[in-house]
Parts: sequence; structure tokens; C-alpha cells
Amino acid sequence: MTDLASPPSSSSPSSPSSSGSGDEWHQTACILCSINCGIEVKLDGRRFARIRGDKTHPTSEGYTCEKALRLDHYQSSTDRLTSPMRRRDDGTFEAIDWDTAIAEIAERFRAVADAHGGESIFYYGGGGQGNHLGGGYSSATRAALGSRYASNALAQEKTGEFWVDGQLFGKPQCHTTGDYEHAEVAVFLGKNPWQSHGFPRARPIIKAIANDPDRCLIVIDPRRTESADLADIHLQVKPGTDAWCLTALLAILVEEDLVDHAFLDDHANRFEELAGLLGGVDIARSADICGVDEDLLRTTARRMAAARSMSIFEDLGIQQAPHSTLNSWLEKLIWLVTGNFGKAGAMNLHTAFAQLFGRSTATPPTPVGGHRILAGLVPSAVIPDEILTDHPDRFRAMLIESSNPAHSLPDSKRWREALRALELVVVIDVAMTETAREADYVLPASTQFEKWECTFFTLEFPANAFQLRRPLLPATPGTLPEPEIHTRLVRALGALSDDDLAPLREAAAAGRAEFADAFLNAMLTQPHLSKLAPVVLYETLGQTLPEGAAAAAAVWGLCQIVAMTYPASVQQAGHADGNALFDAVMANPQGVVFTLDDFGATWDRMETPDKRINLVVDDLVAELQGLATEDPTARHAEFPFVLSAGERRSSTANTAYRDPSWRKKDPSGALRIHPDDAAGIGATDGCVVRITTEAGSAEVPVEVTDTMHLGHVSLPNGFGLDYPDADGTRVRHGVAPNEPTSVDNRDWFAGTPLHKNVRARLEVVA
Ligand SMILES: Nc1nc2c(c(=O)[nH]1)N[C@H]1C(S)=C(S)[C@@H](COP(=O)(O)OP(=O)(O)OC[C@H]3O[C@@H](n4cnc5c(=O)[nH]c(N)nc54)[C@H](O)[C@@H]3O)O[C@H]1N2
Ligand SMILES: Nc1nc2c(c(=O)[nH]1)N[C@H]1C(S)=C(S)[C@@H](COP(=O)(O)OP(=O)(O)OC[C@H]3O[C@@H](n4cnc5c(=O)[nH]c(N)nc54)[C@H](O)[C@@H]3O)O[C@H]1N2
Ligand code: SF4
Ligand SMILES: [Mo]
Repeated sequence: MTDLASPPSSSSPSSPSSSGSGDEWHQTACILCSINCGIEVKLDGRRFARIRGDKTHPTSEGYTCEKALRLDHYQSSTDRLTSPMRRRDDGTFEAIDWDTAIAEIAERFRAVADAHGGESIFYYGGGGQGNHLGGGYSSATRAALGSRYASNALAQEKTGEFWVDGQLFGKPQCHTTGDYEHAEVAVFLGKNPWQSHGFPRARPIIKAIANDPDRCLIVIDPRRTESADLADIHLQVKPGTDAWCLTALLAILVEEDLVDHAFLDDHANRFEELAGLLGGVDIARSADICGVDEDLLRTTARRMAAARSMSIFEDLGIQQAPHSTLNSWLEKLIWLVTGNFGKAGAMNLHTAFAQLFGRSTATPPTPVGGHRILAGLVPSAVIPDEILTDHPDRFRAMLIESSNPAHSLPDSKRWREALRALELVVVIDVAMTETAREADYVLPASTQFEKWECTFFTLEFPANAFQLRRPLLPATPGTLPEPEIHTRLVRALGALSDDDLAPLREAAAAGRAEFADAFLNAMLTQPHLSKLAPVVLYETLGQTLPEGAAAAAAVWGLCQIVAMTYPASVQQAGHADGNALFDAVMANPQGVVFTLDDFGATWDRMETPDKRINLVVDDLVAELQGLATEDPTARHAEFPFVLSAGERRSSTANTAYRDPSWRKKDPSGALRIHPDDAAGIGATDGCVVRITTEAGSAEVPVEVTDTMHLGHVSLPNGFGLDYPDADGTRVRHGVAPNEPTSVDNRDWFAGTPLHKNVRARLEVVA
């Protein structure tokens, strides 16, 4: 093995069309949120000189928000890693070469696996908002290690929702998507799409709904957000009371007989039982608890029921808030009982280019605490407890890739302790992050614009699109793309030999059809190779792909799976088979529609035995009934405020941008507070307050704004990173949102942290 800083020639970007100047526009995508709008970039050397939306992109169609235009702050960050780093005993780091790093990491992981079993090695991450190819390759490394448990950011927002999907539609991967562009009524529940997007071209689409008198925009949010400002109906619930708001809406639909009986008769089971449960809801009390006038709730329910079509987007405001999993069930019931499933403008079951989470419905629980694992992902809030214990089955080592858990998961302090307690922590990232600083080894990845990349957030219906992105620039010296890193790790672990690969290499040289036969045969007959499939593809087919696209080999494998899983939809999108789809992906750098559906496809995709919806989620019935006696509104004496820790603003993009100078506004990430609350503590706009929670405290300037609900304060996400200033001193900008959160504040069922509902108190700092 060589000590090359850059990958072998086959995987280095071929047409770094790039390194120069140029008048040429290069097609790629924004990597700052799950929408991954197509963009075009003009380069000036290695800098991004100009950025614009790509009009030929199949879903974003030229749209971008303001954040994409500053991507040079990601690409040209001074915080980039340019060499593998090894921790010294005194906690400082030294640069080492790649060969040493890979050999030592493999040896030390092997030692952990030998002593405690491969399942004691935990994998976290595998993709941020726009980089997923590395995560795809990690499955090979995990298989080589015998690692079994994994998680990522989805396990602190969406796993409860996925589980509910499984209960209603048969399997957790029965994931629904809304059609906001055509919906007569669009509802945003704990979601602020003006800032956070969540579906393509969000701003023009919500403006169009707001401007059309025949359509209706409904926002359910304690804050008068930018989206709520446009809404026809804003249900300004008290923070943490959505379960009461949603049960009231459902109870009104049943009481006033506004449900779609024909739809329910044809497609759903157990409606009578559900109606019985909802019949017991005290609507007036529920309205009172959520703080929304009963008349307004009735008007809202009637508008929903009258609509030809309705789509609802639930997001962090209910998922990271009390009754998280229950909220997801109630949200889906609203569009189900009104018959908004399997038709235009409504909710549908979409295809996926790659599965983002496990398919299994019955995973054994976590080894130490026995916590429920949903969608194959360990709940993020319980991970530290699976480490900081003397239990023999505790996690002993971690491989962390493109994620920053010491910053993004609840209770950063406990996370730092947990990482230090592990025998080995390896981080693959582009920057020396808060998590990397706790690692034993840090491996520097090439950026998302220096390698072949793609995103697996393919959530659209009826046309679903996928984009494989070419490198715009050659890799920064010293860095490697993740597919190469995983291949080297798998090789160093001794999991794959040239003898294994020889027949497949021969087949690849003979042609694509020969390769397809040989590969499928190898996958069926050689289980040890099938577990390493991405790396096997990279080492065989990958070496024959044009333009140095070795990393795209795994995409070829996915194209075969997509074509087998959704043959009719792939053909309807114009691709005869998996090979044709792969050719289209390679030939269209702006992205391709890979599946095109009829609305009936939603029913084909149902996974219940009778293809009917199960309306009653048995595990959540007691929680639903308990709402009748629970009162969440009493202000806590010691912590009278509810903190929403981690709001999306135009000045936030998770932690993709470490360089704070990308922000034009809100440089310190102000705490938002209602004017009456500010007056109550003697705070004025811009003054600094100390915010204290059960877990910690921080100082932050306030922004006094009547968009906030009384008693509710909010801090942005993505702040609190430190970054070198002009003379190299690391300076922290703003409050890290998880210094004040706790691992114990979580949903009883899914373990989702309740980041939007942290009790807090405030004092003005003199
Ligand atoms: N600009 C920007 N966009 C992003 C991101 C980013 O960092 N910056 N991150 C991306 C990611 S990873 C995600 S997951 C999405 C998240 O997207 P969103 O879920 O839209 O983001 P948030 O602002 O965290 O939360 C949404 C809303 O929940 C409201 N909320 C708080 N408490 C409650 C409550 O009790 N009930 C209700 N109904 N609402 C409540 C907040 O006021 C807020 O308006 O955004 C994505 N897009
Ligand atoms: N309190 C609070 N906490 C939250 C939230 C909240 O609302 N409140 N939101 C949560 C949500 S919804 C999410 S999605 C998470 C997000 O939190 P994380 O999963 O930690 O993800 P990101 O902030 O997107 O960080 C991505 C990491 O990838 C690195 N990176 C960038 N490009 C590459 C690359 O090409 N290769 C590699 N290997 N690494 C790369 C970046 O440097 C960064 O360290 O935060 C969560 N944390
Ligand atoms: S941040 Fe999201 S919505 Fe904005 S340009 Fe990037 S991908 Fe598109
Ligand atoms: Mo997220």
C-alpha cells in the first residue's frame, strides 16, 4: 500500500476542469440541507467565484436560498484537516501519514473486536445534509469489524415517525411525502419551511399557496415564524401542547362527522375503535391547554375536511417536543381520516434511491440499557449511557463519520466524557470538530466538492430524482474521499484479498453485462463478499469507470437494486433497467428522475398484509388516553421558561459552515424572547442574559421580538463552534445548543431528545 496523500489515479478527479480559472459553470449541488438544490459554480483557482441555481436540476429548477451562495466558506474554510492526526498522551495531536494511520486504526479496532466482540464497536453518522456516498461505503468497514450497532442524526428526530409509519402502513420504510405544490391545504406542524425548507422550492410554493384565495396555508407553531406570517391560519399553540391541539382537531372531525367515510371503508381498519378513543376527548379542555380558541380549532378542522387535497409536514417542533411519537401518530391520523392519502396534492409513499435506515421491525434492544432500537438506529440520547458504565457489553470503541455528536447530541459535556471513556475513537471529517478533538485518530476527508458525491435524501413523489455529483476540484493534498478510506480500512483489516477480486476484475474488463452476471453471482454465493459489496464494487467495476469515477461503483449497485425494487416506476421514468439507469445517472450531472409513479403506486407500496391502513397504534393508546388528566401548562417555579434549543434561521446551516464570517446577520445567535418576558426580567434588546437549565448555563445576547409566545425562548442551532481568528486563536461564536440540554429529557417511546422543550431560567448579566 502506498503512502500517497491522494487516492490512486482511478479515483482522483479526472476533469478538475477546475484547478484553473475559467468561465465555465460546473454543475453540483448545495450541501446545506436535505433538498440539495442543484447549483452551478464558477471557479477562481480553488475559490468559488460565483454560484447560481441550476435551472436544469430536475427538482430545484434553478431555485436556491441565500445560504448556498456562501458555500466557499465551507470549501475554503481555514479549519480544514490536511493530514491524519493521532492523539498524544497529553491530549495534543500529531500529524501522521495515511499508511501509519490506517494500519494502527485497523490493528486497534481488531484488538477491541478480539477482546470484546465486534458488536462493541459503535458506528455513528455516515452523512450530513449532502454527503452520503461515504456512509454507503461504511457498511463494508462495519461488516469487516463485525460491528452491529449504529446511529445517526435521524435517531434524534425521525425514528419515532418511522416507527409510526411501520404501525400504520406495515413497515418503517413506508415513508410518506407531501405534495405541497398541488395541495389545496398545506399544513406545517412544528415546521418552518421558509427557513428550513424540507421540500423543493419551498419559498415560492408557500407564497403561491398564501396568495391563492382558494388555497389555505396552516401553520401550527408557538412562534409567529416567517411561514406563520404568510399563513391563512396560524394555530399559535403553547410550547409542548401539540398533542392536545391535534387530538382536539381529530375529535372535532369525528364529532362533526367531517371524516371521509368512503375512503376509510375502502382503505382503513379499526376506524370505529379510533372514533371511540376520540369520542372521549374533552375538546374544550384540550383547546384550553394548547391555548388556541376552540372556535379557531373548529374552523381549522372544517377547512381541512373541505379540501380537495391536503398535505401535512411534521418536523422538529413536534418531534423534539413532549409526546413526540404520539404526535407523529396524531398528525398522520389527520390526513388519513380526511382521506388525503394516495392522490395528487396529498400524502403518498415514495421510492428511495437508497435506504437511509434499517428495514427491520424487530431489532433486539441496546446491549446495556435495553432501549428500543427503531429503524435500526440506537436512540441518540441513550448512547452515552451505553458507554459510561462497567457493564460487560458496553460500547468500547466508535467510528464516527461526517457527524459531530459531541456538538449535536444532547448534553455535550456527557458526550465528551463518553468519548474519552472509549478505548478507541476514530473520526472521519473535513474539519477538526468538537468531536474530532476527543478522538484518538482523525482522518481528513476531501470536501464534498473535491470528490464524487451524492445524496440519498430522495423523498419526492410522483417524480423522484437522484444526482451524482462530480468533483469540481482535485482533492486537497493530504485528504482522501471516504470510499478510498473505507477500502483501505477493509483491506488493512484483512477482510478482502486480491484472490477474492480477481474473477470480478476480469468480468469488469469484459463488459458491463458480464460484470453484472458475475457480481450478482458472487453476491449470492459468497456471503463474505456480499457484506463488503460497496468496496468490492469500488475495487472491481470502479477501476473501469470513466473520469476516475471509482466511487460511483456503489451507485451502480444501487441502480440495480432500485430497478429490481421498483421496476415499473424506473421504466416509466425512461430507464429500461439498472444499467440504463446507471448510464443516465453518469450522463446527467444535473441529476435524473429515477422513478416516475402513478398515484396508485402508493397502494402497491403498502406493506400491511391486506394493503389496508391500520389506524390504531396499540402501544400509544394509553398515552393518548392519559392526555385527559395531564396538564403540561403549569409554569415550573425554578425554571419558568421553555427553551427551544436549536431553531433554524437564515443564519444557521447545521455545522457545515464552521467559519462564522459566512453570516451576515445574527452573528452571536441571539436568544429570542417575548417583550413581556423581557420586561419581566429587566432585559432590553441586545443585552446579555444568562440562561440556566438543569444541565448547564450560558450567556447570550437577547433579541426581543413579539413573534415569540409568552414563556417561550429560542436559541439557534449550529452555533457554538470555535474557529481560528486572524491570529490563529480559537474563538467560540454563540451558544452550543447542547451544552444546556440533557440526555434524560427524551420521549419515553422513541428516545428522541426533546430539544424544543428544555426548562430554563433567565437573568440579566450586569
Ligand atoms: N436554515 C436552515 N435550514 C435547515 C437546517 C439548518 O440548520 N438551517 N437544518 C436542516 C435540518 S437537519 C432539519 S432536521 C430541518 C428542521 O426544520 P424545522 O423542524 O422546520 O426546524 P426548527 O426551526 O428546528 O423547528 C421548527 C419549528 O418548531 C417550532 N416549535 C418549537 N416548539 C414547538 C412546539 O412545542 N410545538 C410546535 N408545533 N412547534 C414548536 C419552532 O418555533 C420552529 O419554528 O431543517 C433543515 N434545514
Ligand atoms: N439542541 C439541538 N440539537 C440538535 C438539533 C436541534 O434542533 N437542537 N438538531 C438535530 C438535527 S435535526 C440534526 S440533523 C443534527 C445534525 O448534527 P450532525 O449529525 O452532527 O451533523 P452536521 O452538523 O450536519 O455535521 C456534519 C459534519 O460533517 C462534516 N463534513 C462536512 N463535509 C464532509 C465530508 O465531505 N466528509 C466528512 N467525512 N465529513 C464532512 C462537518 O465538518 C461536520 O462535522 O443536529 C441535531 N442536534
Ligand atoms: S440550504 Fe437547502 S434550500 Fe437552501 S440552497 Fe441549499 S439545499 Fe437549497
Ligand atoms: Mo436534521
